Amino acid sequence: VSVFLVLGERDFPLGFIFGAATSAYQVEGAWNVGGKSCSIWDTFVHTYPERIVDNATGNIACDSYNKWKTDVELASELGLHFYRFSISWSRLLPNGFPNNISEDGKRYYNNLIDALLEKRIQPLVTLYHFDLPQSLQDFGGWTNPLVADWFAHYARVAFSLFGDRVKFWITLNEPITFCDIAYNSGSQAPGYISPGVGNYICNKNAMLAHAKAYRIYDKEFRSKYNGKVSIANEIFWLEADTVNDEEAAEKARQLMAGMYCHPIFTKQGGWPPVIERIIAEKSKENGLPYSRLPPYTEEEIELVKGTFDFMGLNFYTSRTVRNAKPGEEIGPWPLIGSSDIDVILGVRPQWKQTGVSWFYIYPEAFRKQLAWLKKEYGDIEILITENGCASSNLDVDDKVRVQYYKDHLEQVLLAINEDGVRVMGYTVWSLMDNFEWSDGYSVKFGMYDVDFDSPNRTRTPRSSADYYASVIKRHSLDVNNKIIDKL
Ligand code: GBH
Repeated sequence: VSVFLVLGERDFPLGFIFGAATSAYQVEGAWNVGGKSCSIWDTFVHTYPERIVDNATGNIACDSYNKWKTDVELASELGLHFYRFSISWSRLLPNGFPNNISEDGKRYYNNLIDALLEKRIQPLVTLYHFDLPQSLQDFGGWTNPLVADWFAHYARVAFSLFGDRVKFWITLNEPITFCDIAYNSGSQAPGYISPGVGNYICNKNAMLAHAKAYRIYDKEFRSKYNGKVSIANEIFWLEADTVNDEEAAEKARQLMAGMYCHPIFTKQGGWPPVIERIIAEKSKENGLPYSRLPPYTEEEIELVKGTFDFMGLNFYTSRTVRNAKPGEEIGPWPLIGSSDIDVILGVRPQWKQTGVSWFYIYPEAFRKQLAWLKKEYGDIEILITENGCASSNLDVDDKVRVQYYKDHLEQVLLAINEDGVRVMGYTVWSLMDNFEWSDGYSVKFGMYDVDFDSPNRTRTPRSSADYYASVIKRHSLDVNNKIIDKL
């Protein structure tokens, strides 16, 4: 018997994988349990409660430290091919260094990984999702060049403990968030503000940390475990406000995407040349005898270049870019603009806001972003490591979120079918509501509602869970689904 499979326009390619994501600090809780030490987010929320909506903390969060079996059940109900979660560095290595591996941490992540595999769900593990051990912050954290080695040693421990079962690794989640947003605005841990200096030091050290971890996997683990390793970058789609802002928009794309992609994904490696030149000029204007952007040595360029097996992309939203007016005050990058490249970010009135300050909906941007990445970095495989929709309400029938998934998955299909972008899979942020950083619990991203007033942290599926499960089951956007009928 021969079976002919005819793929329709709304079907996903064979082998395309679907998952959902969370991160350790946002869901685990148990911040001081089992020998875990403080991370910079523990310190941040305890030191500056006023910087978090409702003075919220991740002390308990979704209590996934205790409720991991339930989480695996949810993932299984959805039919996920993979579950993306992160390891808490300070849970696994309480002093930050590899000479003291926590038995409790080992047990927790082993249990989670084994339970997922038992349900035939692949674990996709992020090594770092914003929660540096405080003990390393005390030495300067991401601004100390030694952080690249600290991270590499931690990565080696994780690869050796879990690499027999984990085949997909993300080294760093969104260094733009923990470098640029953190050091330019102070709204993320560690809360130290050093615009135009700290962010660039962090950026470079993050690239080296990623690269060293990748090289360790390559040398010591790849031949026996045969997994894939990359980084997850967050990129807002940036488009010119008017036709006169094309050049500004391209510079801004190089500042947003290029600073975290060019060193890794291009043949030349190193910083995006246009940004390197501009910051050198600006630094001269500041009276500095060197650039605020730390240069790469030839050796470092070689170390970082090519350290990927695919590209991880977190995609949510878009901004317009325009040239700043002479003398115009410019707020921090990437929230308001950049005084280094003299641009201001904005939004278009037709992009619907989600009720969350930074989040505007523009689905077509997803395809444009994917096409730009292909043009810029070549024909590499891309895994969407996060995409999802924020709401500030508790709507169990979350029509806006269902519409967001549908509209964005349509753009993914167009990118694949029309533009030939090699998208290998898609990840929803998030499996469930969780601690949304400075927005505390006021912003929801979950397919499952979590009742943060109940000690049980009861999880309840929203319509989006139902919709996503049917997309996965049919491997297609052609779903007969009562939710879609209602849209
Ligand atoms: C990702 O961040 C993160 O990986 C994930 O942990 C997070 O929960 C999810 O997406 C949703 O945000 O209030 O003006 O300071 C996306 C990037 C960085 C977007 C922080 C919101 C705060 C903007 N996020 N940013 S502001």
